[in-house]
Parts: sequence; structure tokens; C-alpha cells
Amino acid sequence: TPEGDPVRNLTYRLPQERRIVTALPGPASAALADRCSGSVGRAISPTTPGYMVDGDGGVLVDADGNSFIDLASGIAVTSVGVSDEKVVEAIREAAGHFTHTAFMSTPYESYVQVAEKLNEITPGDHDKRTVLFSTGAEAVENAVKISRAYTGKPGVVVMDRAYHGRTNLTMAMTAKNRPYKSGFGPFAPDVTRVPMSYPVRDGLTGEQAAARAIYRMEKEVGPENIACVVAEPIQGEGGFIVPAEGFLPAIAAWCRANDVVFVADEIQAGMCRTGDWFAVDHENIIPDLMTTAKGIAGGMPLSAVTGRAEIVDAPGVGTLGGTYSGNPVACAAAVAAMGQMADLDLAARAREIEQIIREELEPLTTTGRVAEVRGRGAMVAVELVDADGVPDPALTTAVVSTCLGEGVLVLSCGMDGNVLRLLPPLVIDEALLREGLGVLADAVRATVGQESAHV
Ligand code: PLZ
Repeated sequence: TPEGDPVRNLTYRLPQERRIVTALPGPASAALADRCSGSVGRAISPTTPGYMVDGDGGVLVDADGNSFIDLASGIAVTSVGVSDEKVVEAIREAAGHFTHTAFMSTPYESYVQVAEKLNEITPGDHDKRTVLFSTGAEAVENAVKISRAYTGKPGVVVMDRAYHGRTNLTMAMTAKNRPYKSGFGPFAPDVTRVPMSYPVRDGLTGEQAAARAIYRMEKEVGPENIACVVAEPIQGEGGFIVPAEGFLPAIAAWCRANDVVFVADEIQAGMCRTGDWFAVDHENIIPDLMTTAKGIAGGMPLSAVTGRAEIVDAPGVGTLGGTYSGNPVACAAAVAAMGQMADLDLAARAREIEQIIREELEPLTTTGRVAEVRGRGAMVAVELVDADGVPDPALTTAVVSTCLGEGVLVLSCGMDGNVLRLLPPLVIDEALLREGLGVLADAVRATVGQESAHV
């Protein structure tokens, strides 16, 4: 195995290598895929040609011994790795005592530790409180419940292309029709969508884009009816869109002036992913409430709403919760995962990863098919277009599937399905990352080349 990263003393249990030893899928994975289609609802149809049995650092290993380079982190979850030693040890230790008690009735320390830690690392030094849940969608729903309780108003404002989850309220908040919403309505009322900033397409400054959104909020809903504005500081599923500087601060300021709760949905962008603890840190924004999940607990299901004490405490005693909310094994994992993020300075590592990705992928702009390489830290996307500059989902799908076939796990996103998104674990080895990006770059060039050969 390689020595790892001497600076952070990263060492690995598994060889950090791309190794494809069978046709994909291999026979063991193919047999499992058969059982899957005979037993699992077809709405859940996995896209990776391998059933995983092990993983470490930047690799996932399948049932046939194929080792894939992981550029997805289970959709931005395993930022500290899929089997970080400290996280795994914390899970073993906690589960050895009890797997569950229901914190609402029978409490334990790790829940309080997670709350204290989140109150400490989220922006602002005001008095804060945290409540824990299990999934991201649940955290978003509860941020809305808390905002309504605090303001006494019903309205929820969300952004174009937003993604906030798949429950009924969060489907209403999510923009994209297929595959998330079509056929699943009616949806929760009182949700209004306003335009976000999308610099490469709208050409507006952050202030101009904010003025456009604020006009809509004032004229279509009115601040007297709005409980909260919920925004992803860098959009995830919607296409890794980074709003122009000044957009988010202006929206947050408008909220403050109008008794509207500003909720930053940091479920995908938070927890060191973008090179700071949170994406809002980049412009020193202090949200009233923040939702976190994904990266927070090293892969265990845990989510949180953190924010101003007077807002979080608006709902009365016993009005928020859930059987599994703040599960003790997940909380123990979160304490360990957040500890590793600080000890290994994974925020700095995310900034280094951005440089590596830009070095390897910015040259692709010469193909004429890359509208933009954008993002921050280890949350970077390549937006693909056709020769006329129109979003090109076919090219994107072809590149993703070539990468999968070559042992590199990469995801797409975007309203138009034309964005390649990179979310490597923050502990990925540099040489391995460069190799994975090389495969991706070759796949883009080869696909574009084949297309022009056909014309
Ligand atoms: N808010 C910003 O990114 C989850 C969705 C995967 P849950 N994104 C991945 C899929 O297709 O279901 C997400 C997010 C933001 C909320 C959520 C919802 O988090 O844990 O998936 O409920």
C-alpha cells in the first residue's frame, strides 16, 4: 500500500488503487443484481455495476474484487472515509452499550455532545440550540416547523433548481419534476419558488440577482406571510451552482429586516466539503437556522437543525422529535467524525482537492463542450454543453457510464442532467484522485471525439 499523505498522517487499510479484474459487473455482482431485481422495488435500481463489500480512503471494493475510485462519497456523506478507524471504533463502542433508547424519553450524553459541537462550529457567537433527526429531509421539514412556530407565519420561499428532499413538504420545496415529484402530488401548499443567482447563465451580479428574488418575495407573497427562506448556499442536486458573491448576504439581510427566518440548507455543502466548516462561512453569513446531515456522522444517519436559541426554542416542549432522532450510535459516530475533520484539518484538504481538480479538468474547456468548471473545495462540477452551448445530458450520461466501466464512481446532477459532479472523500490519496480525474477527462475527450467522428 502507498505511504499515504505524510502531512496529515493518513494511512490506509486497503490498497489505494483502481483495479478492475473482471468484466463489469463481475459474476458475483451480477448474481446480486439479479436477486435485487427479483426482490427490491424497481424505483430503487442501483446504477453502479458492483455490489460493494469493503471500502477505505478513496476506494470501494466489490464482491468480485474490483476496486473503484470513489469520487462520490455516497453523495457527499463519507467525507472522512467510509471506514475511518476512529468513527468505526466509536460506533463499536457505542453499540456495545446500547443501540437505542429514544432520547426524548431516555437521554444520553452523545446527543448533547453533538448539539454542543454544532453550536460551536456554526457561524455566529450568539446563543444557539440544536435538535437532531435522522435524514436531511427531516431536518429541512423541522426547520420549516420551527420557523412557522417562531414567526406565526405560513409561507416558505425556496430557490429555482432547489433540492431539499423527497418527503411531501420537501418534494414541494424541491424543484425538479422527474424523478422526484412526477405522479406523487398533491404537494404541501404555501411554497413559493424564486429565481436564484446562476452567474454563467444569467450574467447578473449577486446584488442584481438578489433584487430580482426580493421583488418576487415582496410582490407575490409579501413578507407578512413568509416564515422562512430556505436556500442551499451552493446548490447540490440542482447543478452545483455557486451564486454570485453578494447574493446570499443580500437575501439574509432582507430576511433579517422582514422578520423572516433565513435557513441555510448545508446538508450537501456543509461539514468541510467546500473548504470551510460551512459554505456560508465563505461570505461570513450568519444564518438564523442551518440544516446539516450527510457528512456529519461519517455515514450514519443523522441530521440536525442548529440556530438562534430564541427561534429553535419557539416550538413548545414535546412538539419536535421522532423515535430514532439523534440515535446514540449515530451521535457517537458524529462526535468522532467531527473530531477527525478538525484533527486532520479536512477543510484545508478540501481546498487542496479543489486545486487538484481544477488542474486536471480545466484543460477540458478546450473541447468547447465545457460551459464551466465551478464549485468550491471538494464540491466541484463540470457543466457539459453541445457545440451550440445547449445543456448536453446525453454527453454527461455517456461520460458517467464510461467512468463506471473503467472503475471510477462519478455522479451527475443538474436540472438538465448535464453536470458532472465531483465529491471525493476528503481523505482521498492525491495520486488516486489524479488518476480518477484522468479517467474522467479521457472519457470526456473520447466521447466528444466519437461524436464528431459520426457527424
Ligand atoms: N438538502 C441540500 O442535498 C440530499 C439526494 C439523493 P436526505 N441530497 C441527495 C436522492 O436522490 O434522494 C439533500 C440535499 C440537500 C436535503 C437533502 C435531503 O437529504 O438525507 O436524502 O433526506
